[in-house]
Amino acid sequence: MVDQLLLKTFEEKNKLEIELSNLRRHVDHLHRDLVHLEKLFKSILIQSKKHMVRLVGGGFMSGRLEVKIDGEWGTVCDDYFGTDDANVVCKQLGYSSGVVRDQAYYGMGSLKILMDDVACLGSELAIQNCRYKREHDCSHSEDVGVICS
Ligand SMILES: [Ca+2]
Ligand SMILES: [Ca+2]
Repeated sequence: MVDQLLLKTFEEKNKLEIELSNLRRHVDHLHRDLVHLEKLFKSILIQSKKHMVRLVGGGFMSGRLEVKIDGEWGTVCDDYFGTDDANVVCKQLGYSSGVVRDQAYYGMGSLKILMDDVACLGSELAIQNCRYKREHDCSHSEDVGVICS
């Protein structure tokens, strides 16, 4: 009687261990899928951010900075615009770093001035994520330009 009970317990234990190992494998698969999805999501995010800035009127990797906010393109004022801000723009475009050109170096834009007093920390994935003012005290003679490298 006791032997039978022991055997049954033993069988139950084996069954549970098999279930547990199946479950572990399942979780491993889920984890791998999650990592994959995370990577995919990140690359989509980076791609979409890339299309929210452009450099106009310069060369291939330089020009007047134009940004998209709420579906609208516009220019950026040069007030307080520094290397950290240029770096964020260039990284957003897939380059490694940037240099600022102020006072409409690449010509005056004609779109709405959408950003003033931009203050990026440098770690933002997009300039739209940086601190800035929507209300500006600028004119297009202050349109900022960026040279990426
Ligand atoms: Ca200025
Ligand atoms: Ca200002």
